[in-house]
Formats: sequence, C-alpha cells, structure tokens
Amino acid sequence: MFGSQPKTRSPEVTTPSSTLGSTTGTVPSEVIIHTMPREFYGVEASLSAAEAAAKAAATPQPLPPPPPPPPVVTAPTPPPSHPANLPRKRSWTGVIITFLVMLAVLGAGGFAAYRLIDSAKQQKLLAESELSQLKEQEAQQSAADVAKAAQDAAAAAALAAIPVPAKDTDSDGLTDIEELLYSTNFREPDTDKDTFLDGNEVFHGYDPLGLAPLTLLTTGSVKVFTDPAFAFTIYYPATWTSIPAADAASITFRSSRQASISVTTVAKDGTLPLADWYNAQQVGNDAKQLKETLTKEGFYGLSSADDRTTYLDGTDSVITLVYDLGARNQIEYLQTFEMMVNSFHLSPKP
Ligand SMILES: [Ca+2]
Ligand SMILES: [Ca+2]
Repeated sequence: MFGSQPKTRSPEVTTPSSTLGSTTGTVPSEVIIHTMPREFYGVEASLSAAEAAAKAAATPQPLPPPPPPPPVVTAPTPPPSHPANLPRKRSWTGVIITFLVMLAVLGAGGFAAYRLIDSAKQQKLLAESELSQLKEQEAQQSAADVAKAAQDAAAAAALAAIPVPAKDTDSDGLTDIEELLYSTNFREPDTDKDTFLDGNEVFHGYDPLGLAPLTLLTTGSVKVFTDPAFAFTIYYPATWTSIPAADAASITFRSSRQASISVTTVAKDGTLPLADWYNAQQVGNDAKQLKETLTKEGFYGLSSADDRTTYLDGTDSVITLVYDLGARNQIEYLQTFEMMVNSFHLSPKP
C-alpha cells in the first residue's frame, strides 16, 4: 500500500541506448533525470509530524451514534371488569310488571284520546248550535231591518205628503207669492202703515196698499165672479183665470202656479142642518171633526182641519169651496182662500 509503507526508490536514470554501454559507472552531464510526482509516492509518507497533526485536526470527526430511543411506556392493561352488559337473567315478575305498566300507559293514552275526540265533538256541536242561533238572529234582524225600512219609507212618504206653508218673509199672513197678487212689500208686514198687517187686510177684503175704505175690489186687486145659475158672487184674484165647469155646478179659479180654488153648489133640504148634511154625504164623515166658521157675509160654515175646505150653509144649498194645492205641495194661497170665502155672497132670491 502506498500510504502505509512509503517506498524509497532511487531515481531512475535513463540513458540513451547508444551510450549506455560505453559509459557505465558515470553520469554524463547531459543526462535527463525524471522524477515522479510526490503524490505518486504518498503524501503521508513524507509528511512531518506537525503536518500530520494539522491534517488530523482538519479532518472532520465522525458523529457519535444517536442515543437509543426511550422505551415506550404502555398503559397497563386494565383488569377485566365485571361483565355489566352481559344479559342478565330476567325474572317473570319483572316481565309482568313491565307488561302491566305498558298496559296502564296504553289505557291512559286511549282514555285521553277518547276525551279529546269527545271534547272535539262537543265543541263542534256547540259551534254548530251557535252558528244556527247566529243565523236565526241575523234573519230576525234582517226582517226587522226590512220592516223598519218600510216604516221609515212610509213615514217619509207621509211626511212628504203633508204640505208645508210657503215662505212668508215678513210674517204678515201673506206668503211671498201672495204678496205678488196684492202688490205689497214682502219685507214690510204693514205696507200702507195703517197699523193693520197686510194679511189681515186681505182677509177682510181691504186693500193693504191704502187706507180704509179702500177695498181689494176698488183697487183692482180682485175681480167679482157672478154665478149665473146660483146667483152668488165671489171675489178672486184679478190675475187668475175663472174656468166654469161643463155642468155649471162649479167654477174653478186657477192661478198661474197651477193652484186653484173651486166653488161648487149643491141643493140641500132647507131644514137639514149643515152638519147632518155633511155626515150623510159619505160613510165616516163626522162633522165634529170640522171647525165652525162664520163668514164676513154672515154665512155659517164648517171648515176642515187643514182649512182648505169650507162648507157654507145656503139654507137650501151647500156651497163647497176647496183650495187645491195643485202639483206644488206648498200652501201658498191660504189667505187668499179665506178672502174668497169671506167674499162669498148669495143674491137674494127674487
Ligand atoms: Ca208676507
Ligand atoms: Ca196695513
């Protein structure tokens, strides 16, 4: 080996073959000596002690072997416990008790279900009963509502059928419409300032526009109608129209507002009182429901409660005066009607 046993070899000398024989034992000057590189002979062999120590120090030392792993400590195996899960031996008593408990639970559940179903049935019956009662109440209420609506409608119709007095602005007894007939001031209750109200003057036949003895006739506010058949006279507004009936038994004075006042004459037993005559005219007539009156001309009469019909006793005749409101449901000419009743006059029989 190269390292352990360094060889010490003399340098080889090479000489040319031509000159080798002849020059044995001597070395010519021109001889070339080749030496081997140092590494060829081994470095350690020629190293000094100091170099060897330095090399040894530079050479890495092998690592010490790792320590052995600690021994694995395993938990000690527990001792075998008592086999709790092992099937125990059942006794018949336990089975019977379990069976009885289950039977009791099932019975209680069934009873609860029965009570629940029964309660639901009772509630359903109660709801049906309440619904039936509610429907009956609604039907009764509906019938009552219908009846009440009919009563209200009838009352409204009756109320609408009741005529109302026309407007009288100055409250002098003449409606604003009537004030036009007599050319009075509808805002002045005493137009001529004679301390008599306009309505009162018309009622008695006086002219409300002038001092007495001016009358409605003298001022031209009214005209005189003379009935040819029964020989009576009566005033009527000058602007109204007189319309005799075909049978000449009545005369109608019509206003421009369709209201009218008619006069009808019928014969009567001269000895028969007016009330008896009235009661005999129609079943249900009761003269006690009429009001007695006496005209300015001295005629006894009976007037209806609404003052729009008057029966005058002509002894052997009855003169009926009727104020017809016409299409208007307002009382516009009541004072004029009273004026005409007061003006009625029977001519003496020849
Ligand atoms: Ca008036
Ligand atoms: Ca007056």
